[in-house]
This record gives sequence, structure tokens and C-alpha cells, in this order.
Amino acid sequence: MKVLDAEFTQGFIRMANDGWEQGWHERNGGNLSYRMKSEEVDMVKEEFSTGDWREIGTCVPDLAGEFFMVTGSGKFFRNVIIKPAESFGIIEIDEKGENYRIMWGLEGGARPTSELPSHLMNHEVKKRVTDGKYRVIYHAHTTNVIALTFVLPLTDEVFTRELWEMATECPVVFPDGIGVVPWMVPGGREIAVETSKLMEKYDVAIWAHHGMFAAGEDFDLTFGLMHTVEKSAEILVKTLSMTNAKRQTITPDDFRHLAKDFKVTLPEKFLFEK
Ligand code: 2HA
Ligand code: ZN
Repeated sequence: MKVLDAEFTQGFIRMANDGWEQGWHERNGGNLSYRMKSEEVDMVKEEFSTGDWREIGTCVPDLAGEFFMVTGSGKFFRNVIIKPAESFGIIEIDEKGENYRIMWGLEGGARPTSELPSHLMNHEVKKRVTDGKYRVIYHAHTTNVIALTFVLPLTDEVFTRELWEMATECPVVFPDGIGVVPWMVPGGREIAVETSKLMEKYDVAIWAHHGMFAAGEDFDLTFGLMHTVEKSAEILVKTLSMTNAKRQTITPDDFRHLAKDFKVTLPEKFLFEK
């Protein structure tokens, strides 16, 4: 089967285009990666051709031999749907987890996303803590979450609690909470290490003044998670634009009742008295 005809490729393209349509991917902003299933690799490998090994820029031994579909460095999400083979590609990780090679796509001398270290280190953590269930890592420049990183304290507790409060579904969609990385230089190993530490306990990590990373099982759940967090941030931005004092809100006890009925565990560290 051709790579472009495979269902996972179609899902990858649709997710990238959905993100573009949301306004989260100005110019070459954002990146997406998908850890392929071995049967998906087998299904499309007749179209593979082997590129040269190149350094990842970090070490991900638990991803040795895995194949990833990844967006390209400097590529525009806007173009994914019309120029797929130039905008993204498939890479293979070597047996040490130190190098990758391009097996398909990224045509015209393109390279994988500049955030490859963050994507792969997040995948490595999620593969371990979810027993291989999680396959998608998504980075987007979500306007309202970025705006909030200029006015809220940059702590996991405050961001989680404020975003839980703005939409009742939030604590059910991301019960573990959200992590926050202070401003750091993007693209390197250092920010990848900090982000992947947060991925040990959360599915969402905010990069202050930059954007967000979301992790999930499949394209729908990962896109839906990004969308839910950003929607909640939009409500908070609108609310803060009207007043800095909420007249009423969801209380810690309300959250405890919700947790019981919806059978989720909400860590008490987010249910502090304000
Ligand atoms: O340009 O989003 O973080 C791609 C990015 C870098
Ligand atoms: Zn970015």
C-alpha cells in the first residue's frame, strides 16, 4: 500500500489541517509526530528508501527500531494537505536510539521537525508509562494558553486549577492536570528533558510564551485534548478581559463531587483554597 493511502497517514494529515484551521500554526509553527504500529510499517514499507543516519540530538534507547511519522523542520502545517510528501515523512530510529534515518517523504532535502528531541523524549516516556498505548505527540502555538502565560503564575497548580474551573468537562478530560515549563530556548535537548519530566505525570505541558505539547493514544484524543485546554484558556481570557474577580465559579468541593460521579481521581494539590 502507498503511504499516502494508509489510514494513519490520512489521520495525520487531517489532524495537521485541523490545527491549521484552528489558527494554531502560523508560518512553520508547531509540529506533529506519530509512533507507527509494526503492522502499519509492514503495510507501507515497499515504498521506503533508506536515507543516511543522522544524529537525533538526544538519546532515546527505548525507541530503538521504532518508526515515526513526523512533520518537517520549517514546513508549514497549511501545506500538509496539498504537499504531503514534502511537508512530513517517516523516520526510523537506530538500535541505540541516537540516530534517525528518513525512509519516506521529507522530499527536497527536508529534515524532521526542529523539536525532534522533545517529540522523541516525550514518546519514550509515554510509551513506558502507558504500556505502549500512547502514539501521538502534538505541539501547537495555541493563542489563549500563550496569552495566559503572561499573566498567571507559571505553576502546574495554578494553570491546572484555573483551566479546570473554566469548563466543567476539563477535569474529566485532563484529570491528571497540566505541567508548565518556564521560558526556555526551544529546539534543544534541555527543553526536551524538562518537558519529558512533566510527561511522566501529565498529558499536557505548556511552554511559557510559546505554546503547548499534548500526548495521547490516537489523533482524535490528542487533538481533542489540545482543543479542550485551549478552549478553556479562551474562556479564561474572555473572563479576565471583563473582570479580575469571578462572581461565582466551580469550588474545590464541587470538583470532589464531580470526581466521584465521573469516577476520576483529581489530585488534592489542585484543590487548594484560594
Ligand atoms: O517552528 O513550533 O517550536 C516550529 C516550532 C518550534
Ligand atoms: Zn513551537
